[in-house]
Amino acid sequence: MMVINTVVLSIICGSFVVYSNCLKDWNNQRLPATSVIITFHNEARSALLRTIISVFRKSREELIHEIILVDDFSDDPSDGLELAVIQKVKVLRNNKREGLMRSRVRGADASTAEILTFLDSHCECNVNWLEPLLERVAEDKTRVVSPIIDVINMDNFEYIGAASDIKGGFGWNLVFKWDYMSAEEIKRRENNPTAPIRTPLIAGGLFTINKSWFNQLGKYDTKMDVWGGENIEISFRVWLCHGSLEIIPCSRVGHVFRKQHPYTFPGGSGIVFARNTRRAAEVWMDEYKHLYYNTVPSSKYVSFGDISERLDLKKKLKCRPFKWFLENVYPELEVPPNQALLYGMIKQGEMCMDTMGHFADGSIGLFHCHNSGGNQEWSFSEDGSLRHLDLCIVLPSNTAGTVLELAHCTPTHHSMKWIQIHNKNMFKHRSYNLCIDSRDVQSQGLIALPCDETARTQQWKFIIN
Ligand code: UD2
Ligand code: MN
Repeated sequence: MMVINTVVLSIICGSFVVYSNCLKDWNNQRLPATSVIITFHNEARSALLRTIISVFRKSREELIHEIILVDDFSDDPSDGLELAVIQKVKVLRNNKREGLMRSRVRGADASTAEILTFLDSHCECNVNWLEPLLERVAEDKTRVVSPIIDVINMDNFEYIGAASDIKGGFGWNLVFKWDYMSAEEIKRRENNPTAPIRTPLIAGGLFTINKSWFNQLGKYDTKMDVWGGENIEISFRVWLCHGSLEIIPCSRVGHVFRKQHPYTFPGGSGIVFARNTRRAAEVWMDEYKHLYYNTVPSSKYVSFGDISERLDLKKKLKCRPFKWFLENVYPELEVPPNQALLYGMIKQGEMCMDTMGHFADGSIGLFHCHNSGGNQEWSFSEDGSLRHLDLCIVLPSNTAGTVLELAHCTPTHHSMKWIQIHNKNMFKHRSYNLCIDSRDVQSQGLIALPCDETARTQQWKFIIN
């Protein structure tokens, strides 16, 4: 069926659609060769072999510089070793389980081509999958590009074409998900359905990147373990540090999506995932990390280790603030209204506001700042609530001298609304001229007194963490 130029030429191969202007004569195009990096841990041998064979069969010979297989300490070393006899295949074996991030970095470090192409160990590359990826990266090395990921049915290995009007996204739980394009974007693409799709996130497993750009960008966070979180991290990093992410509709690679991990998770999958995700959030998300913690409170109790090297990298590369990403790359992601973005301690000299372990109806005290959160962790949100976990500071009556109390937050209630005045150094009730004052803290706790900017006992510094 012939349709003009860029419009879809509906050659149905299996069940997916090939676009007419994907069928250009790639043979005349000079493109750089790539190293293909595949890491695996206890992969089914047939799936691994199928991946490798499809790379060779579906790619022009000169474009494949080598395939580097990183065996991440699979139980049977021969899984990888037997494949080393294939021309251009190199096998590296870790002598302990490293996880996919360190394994990919090991493979990338050992590679010798200008371009890196990462694949999972259970893929099937499709016709002309590689050229459109190489073309985009050869034109501009700051582009990081991914194919459309088709689905290989995990029960019968049937190849099923995936939709081409989706992109990678996430919710505030920081779990990768596919997002449908807006109707407006679908409409805009009607005349040019093969144009690259700018995507906030890549799924993570299948992508092409210039090697020197990968190195310059800081490879992966090698303090992440096993699986998870690295796709969000590299996506944030690429966008914020002056690159871009694209899905290339002319390139298709099948992938076996599995219902569960066919391997163990040293440390427990929930903990490892939360730890990796926290590392990404702490480095890249600025104050928006609190939206993740509000959504997945349990993650706050998982330690995330030292991130100083990654913060240094962010500084060195002069990366943008996360707000830029939300405004320019992923405006579809809603920032929930009235959620606290300011978290930290509230200081007066060396002392900090402290719940003193009190709960609802308790008073608020002062204690030496200990910098470890806990009872000294406060948040202040747009709706005026000044809170510790789900307890808010409430003004029980509007008479001067009233002892302030903690109460379960009912955010609309006016007794719990505060504003910062006087260079943000004083907390004033929104409706009355009463400010939080510490002069009687020893005998009764914090109280509300007429605002007086000369009173030292009304001066507070919100130190954001
Ligand atoms: C998706 C990505 C995957 C990775 C992951 C988040 C796709 C298609 N897949 O999950 O690449 O970004 O999200 O982390 O985008 N592996 C090791 N060592 C390990 C664990 C896994 O080498 O300790 C290998 C594994 O054999 C596979 C690859 O890493 O080749 C990705 O693992 P997966 O296939 O279980 O991840 P997937 O597809 O569920
Ligand atoms: Mn996979």
